[in-house]
Amino acid sequence: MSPDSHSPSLSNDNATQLHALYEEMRPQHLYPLWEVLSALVTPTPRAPTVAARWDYDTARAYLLRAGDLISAEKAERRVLILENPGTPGTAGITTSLYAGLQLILPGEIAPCHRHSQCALRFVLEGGGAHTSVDGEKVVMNPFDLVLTPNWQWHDHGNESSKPMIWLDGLDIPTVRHFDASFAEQLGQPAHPETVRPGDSLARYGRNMRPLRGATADRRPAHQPLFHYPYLEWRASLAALAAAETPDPWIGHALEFLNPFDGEAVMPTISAHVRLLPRGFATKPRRSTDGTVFVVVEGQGHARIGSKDFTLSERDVIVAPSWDEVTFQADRELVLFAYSDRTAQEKLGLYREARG
Ligand code: GTQ
Repeated sequence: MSPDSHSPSLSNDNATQLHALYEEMRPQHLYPLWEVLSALVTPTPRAPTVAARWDYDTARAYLLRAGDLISAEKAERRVLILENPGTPGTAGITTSLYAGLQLILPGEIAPCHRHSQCALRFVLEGGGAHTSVDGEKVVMNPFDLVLTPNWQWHDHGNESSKPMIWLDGLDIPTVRHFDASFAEQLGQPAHPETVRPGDSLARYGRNMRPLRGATADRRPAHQPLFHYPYLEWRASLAALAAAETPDPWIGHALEFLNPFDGEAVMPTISAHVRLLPRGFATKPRRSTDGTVFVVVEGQGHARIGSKDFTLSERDVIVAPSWDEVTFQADRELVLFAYSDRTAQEKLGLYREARG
């Protein structure tokens, strides 16, 4: 720990003796709190991460080059990490969450594994490839949200004729924070298919569930649904936008839910979509959940803290905790977003401020 500038003022004599004390204690791994208290317990959040933007076309070109050089099978997951420039070496895009761009080429399989980390996939390009979750394939299309909740077997395959690219959002830094990571390989490329594609969406995706006692539940009870198709969420967002005026700080917004408890999609990750009508500008807002945004449709600008970003389709931007955020829609702007909000709410930490 390095001393901060708010340490108590001391007479020269005391200061000399105190510093001698610090030197003596240091080998015992003992440090004076009073030198660092105000840096540890800050009046407002001080995220080490910074606001940043990743241009999709630039990242895509590098990812396709990687695709020429290493197979999905060899890489296990062929992904470019979107690492926050403020926290090099962490693989985090926020302090608690990770983002990566994953490529699966036609005919490839990213082999089956499972891990403690929760993952979401937000599809950016291609169509017809699949993620298999505990043996159930979900066919992925642009802007679909697909979950792989923790400890569920998953592999990815591409039986289509086009490259498939999606954004991975995982809670890797959160799991690392708790030192709670486990992972294992199935030992075969793909999990045996246990049920027809779309089975969970049919059972749990329409505000229904199998009648208890009549049908055995195949999915874990607390995590029944893992596919939120673009066609469905986009239609809901359009209906919402047609029905009411947008929230001045957020625009029109719908959160993805876990139908089991009506809470966030996974224990550590919340996800939502927003629509900002053409010409609409949000008022400044800050929140403690550093947030990753993906531009789904439209064009506009974001101001995050003191930085301005131009937004084009499929770009990714990140807003650190407590940075003031405003969006301006030059054309109707649709955004996908994920953050650790649900984890912070469970811990009693979440706050937001509307300016
Ligand atoms: O697809 O399972 O971007 O395990 C990082 C770790 C993707 C995955 C990532 C993973 C995966």
